[in-house]
Amino acid sequence: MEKRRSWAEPFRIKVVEPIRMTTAEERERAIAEAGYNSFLLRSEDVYIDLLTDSGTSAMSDHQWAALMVGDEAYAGSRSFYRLVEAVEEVYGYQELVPTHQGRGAEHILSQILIEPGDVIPGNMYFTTTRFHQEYAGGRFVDVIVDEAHDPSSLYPFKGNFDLDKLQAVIDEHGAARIPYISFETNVNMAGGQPASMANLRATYELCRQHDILMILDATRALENAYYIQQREEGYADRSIAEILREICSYSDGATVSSKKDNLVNIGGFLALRDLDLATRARNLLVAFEGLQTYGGMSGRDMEALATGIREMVSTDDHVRARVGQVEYLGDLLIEAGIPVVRPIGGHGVFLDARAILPHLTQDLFPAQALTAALYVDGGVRGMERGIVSAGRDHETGEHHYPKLELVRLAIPRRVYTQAHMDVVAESIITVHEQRDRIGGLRFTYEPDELRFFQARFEPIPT
Ligand code: PM9
Repeated sequence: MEKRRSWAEPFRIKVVEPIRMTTAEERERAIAEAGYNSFLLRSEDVYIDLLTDSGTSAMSDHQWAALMVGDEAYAGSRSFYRLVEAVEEVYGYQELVPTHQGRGAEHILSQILIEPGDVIPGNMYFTTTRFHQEYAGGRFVDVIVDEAHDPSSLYPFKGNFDLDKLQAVIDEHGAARIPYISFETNVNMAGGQPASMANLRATYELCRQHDILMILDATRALENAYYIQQREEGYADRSIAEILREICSYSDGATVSSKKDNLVNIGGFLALRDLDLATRARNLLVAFEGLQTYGGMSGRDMEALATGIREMVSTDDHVRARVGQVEYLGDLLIEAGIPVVRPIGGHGVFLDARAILPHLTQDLFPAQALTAALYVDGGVRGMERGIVSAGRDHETGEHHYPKLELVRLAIPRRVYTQAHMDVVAESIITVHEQRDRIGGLRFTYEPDELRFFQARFEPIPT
């Protein structure tokens, strides 16, 4: 039998940031003060912060060095042109529209393409993406495969578009009412689940037949590329860099939040192939974000971003270690019998709150309550990804009731160690053993839009 050989992260640690463990009493007080919303906690009250993998990555020594050579010229910054080159080299898009982060790109894209009454098919909603589509007068329609809504389905490409559903939307509304389809790579709300290259290619072909643009949300395309390499026939010997470029080749453009794959703390971009569209985007950019050669970023941000984009594909070991760490935590939980979304996704482990707390109906916000209980147990901060995140239907005023009622534990890149993952798993196992004690919540404050960010709750007295 071949001897087992472990792998480890392809880096060593040069700088550390101390973190503090609090007492259970302190955490009980902190979560009550935060209205039982993990977004409203102070980070100094958090021990292991798995709220998000967005903007929380550790930069490399090369990225820190890049900050010093950032060109802060208002117009025509050298750092912008470095970023243009990096995006073209790694993603293959020629027209770059820099923004302060992903939602800035979504805003500009939605404003230039969507007319009131338009329909935008996508593979499961993302909060900010859908907000901007609706804000521009459009309506999002979910055409992801059914398997994506089933946490226990082991289908390897749960991020795929269901092409029959897409065809039905085209037949019902007509291609002229569909300005673009929004194809998210490694679908966040489904649990970090990838699409296959075959599905990307087929969706792009269908779009071309109907003259509909295909725009990627390429925020986590790197992790999607990794799964294609691991799971799809014909890709095992292709590099992550090659696979990523092929993914992007099946699109007319992309929005990217650089706070994820790209290894920076702030930044993003809209990338396009068509110069006319890019010109329209730039005309709005100067009103909402900043000049066309910086968008919402400083010169040093763009310099660190250009370096991060190249770094993420410089060796396949980077993404292997990143996804490997997420899988390590996921496997510990699966072994302990904790209900989680399977297969384990690329950027985090998603607890199935519906299965863990069957005594709470969805309108008692089980995932929100479980997130709060986890924080109180061990100081681990996760995020609700269920009914609170889904918001309300603007026409009926009713909650959207998503099938997935999840707590997300997103792992920042290059930040935590295997020991941190062990501590997180132990805390989740403890909370799971005491799950009967977790009660429901109700709103004390509910914002109209993107309510999960700022909503406040209180426990329902039993
Ligand atoms: N994602 C996340 O934690 C941060 C904000 S929502 C809590 O997962 C996708 C797929 C994302 C995403 C942000 C954005 C928006 C677009 N698409 O946060 O504006 O996961 O940079 O990007 C978050 P920005």
